[in-house]
Amino acid sequence: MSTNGVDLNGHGIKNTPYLSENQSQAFLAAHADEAPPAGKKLKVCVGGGGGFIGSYIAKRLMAEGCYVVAADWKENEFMKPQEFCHEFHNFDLRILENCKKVTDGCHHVYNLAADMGGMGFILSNQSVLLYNNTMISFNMLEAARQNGAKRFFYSSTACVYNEDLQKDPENPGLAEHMAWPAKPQDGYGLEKLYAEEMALAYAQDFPLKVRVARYHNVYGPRGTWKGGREKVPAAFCRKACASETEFEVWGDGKQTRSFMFIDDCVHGSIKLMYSDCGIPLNLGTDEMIDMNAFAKLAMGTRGKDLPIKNVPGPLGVMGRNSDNTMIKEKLGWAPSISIKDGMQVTCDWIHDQIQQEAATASQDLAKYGTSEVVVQKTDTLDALDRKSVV
Ligand code: GKE
Repeated sequence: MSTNGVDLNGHGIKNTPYLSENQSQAFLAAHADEAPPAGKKLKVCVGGGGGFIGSYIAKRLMAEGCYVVAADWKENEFMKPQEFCHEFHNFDLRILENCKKVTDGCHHVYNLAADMGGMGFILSNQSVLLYNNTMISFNMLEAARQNGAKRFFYSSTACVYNEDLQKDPENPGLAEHMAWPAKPQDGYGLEKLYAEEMALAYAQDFPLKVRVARYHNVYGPRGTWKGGREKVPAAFCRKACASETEFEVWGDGKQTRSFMFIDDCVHGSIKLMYSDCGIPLNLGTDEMIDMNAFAKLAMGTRGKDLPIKNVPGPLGVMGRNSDNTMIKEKLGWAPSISIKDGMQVTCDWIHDQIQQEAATASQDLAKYGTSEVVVQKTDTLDALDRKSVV
């Protein structure tokens, strides 16, 4: 691993010169008042550090010289803790005491922890995820304040935007002010919007700098790709590998989205954290595509061009795109990895996962040609009094 012009995440995507940029060292050089004492590393906590985006951010911060404490109620499926952090705590972050332990002595706190997934999870699990995410958001923020953290990063979502503005597939782009008046499409987005406001109120009332990113559908290798929580990029990669006669797409396929590759997400998140921008920013590409075209693109990565079969499924909004005017103005930057490049890398990785599975157990490949909807269970709520959730 190197920070000298080498692709730290090993994805090999070309035209990403920023991968050589050590943002942490540049930040410390410019913010002596926020730097730890000489000889000490900047200590950061990544809540949700066992998850997809959290583990990548933790890994990147560690490579840039920070001391990284990661905390999550589950371990990372694809990396050993020592690959992305100095300490890993298998803690339930709905509990304030746990949040206080993992943020103890931390200069910066990133909260990436959330009970989440794609449309096959969010719409059918609203009660449980509202409870879990509210508890995590409140307690991570309060723990950061009690422990005197200087900066707090909150990972919000494009799901905060008013659903009335997302009925037309030809979405011209959602600018930050369009979250208000509030009418998110689901409870997941509403919780995120409220948690944004709470973090911003803390920034006003206490000496805690708050940075908020509204992620637009982040994807890449090591993301969830099966089981029902996966978002459409991973689902389409899996189907592209498994489908042989037709390719299933939920809905009529005219729904549109924009997608952000994980490397862009990591770079943009750290860039925002280290910036002076105290208002929520979109973090997503503005390369909008409809789901039928996206299915074709995914199939193309495996050299396939099957007929599309539109089937019933949870749809979410009809049109969503990121307006990147504000991030360009505030950070002089916006995500840029093309959906074609990002999907090639992601589909190659999912293909490898399927191959590895097949090598160790008998596999029903046909089941990977279809997507599941996750039925709500109360196991995480029932586990609240226990030390950790499995
Ligand atoms: N997951 C999935 N799986 N979606 C499919 C599938 C499939 O097999 N086939 C078609 N779709 C369609 C969905 O019906 C939806 O219209 C679109 O793809 C995108 O689905 P998604 O990736 O699951 O989730 P969304 O973009 O609607 O929402 C996600 O947005 C993010 C922020 O932009 C959320 O689930 C959050 O995870 C996240 O905040």
